[in-house]
Amino acid sequence: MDYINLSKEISYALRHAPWKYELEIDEAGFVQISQLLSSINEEEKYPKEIELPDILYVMKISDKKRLEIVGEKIRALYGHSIPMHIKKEESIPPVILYHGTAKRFLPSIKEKGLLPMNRQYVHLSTDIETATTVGKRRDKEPVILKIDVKSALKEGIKFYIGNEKVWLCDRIPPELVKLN
Ligand code: HQG
Repeated sequence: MDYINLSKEISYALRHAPWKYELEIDEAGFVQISQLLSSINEEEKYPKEIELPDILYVMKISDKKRLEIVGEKIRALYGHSIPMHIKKEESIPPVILYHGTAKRFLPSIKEKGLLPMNRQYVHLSTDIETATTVGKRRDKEPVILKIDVKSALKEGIKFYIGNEKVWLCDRIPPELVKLN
């Protein structure tokens, strides 16, 4: 059983394509687990029927906390790109947040700041290690950018919780983005 593929498919469905899976998604990003399961099982692409314990196993072995289950529902905690805006809980993050990215994006980031690009929010990390992992997806030697959260809060920028290591915001203007 390919649990990595199942994990990717669940994230894809919840973050990017709930309509392809005929999922009703609420404003916090939750869908009924039963809906998700029946839709995934319709494809018959896995060697067995996918059940709740398979999803729980995917969550358990995952390197990142991407999913959350509350009662009968499941959601992706971050990463959404769907047109419907997913509301996240606003909160006060640690005083410094990091963003790992590719060197080639720096000129544009210096000019325009950090933008959500294809997602709904800019994703920030609480520690350099996490930011490095994020940046390595796009560059073997990523750059780590640092955001002074106090200054950002003074500018009226709001931060939202993704998970313990991932924070979200709408954008960070260039003057608040520093090289680490
Ligand atoms: C860059 C993964 C040019 C930004 C990760 C990033 C994360 C700009 C890319 C989560 C820019 C967007 C999100 C600007 C930002 N000009 N480039 N003005 N502003 N960028 O994937 O933060 O494994 O949408 O630096 O671990 O890389 O999927 O965002 O390089 O937590 O669970 O545009 O996705 O998690 O890329 O990653 P992304 P991200 P999962």
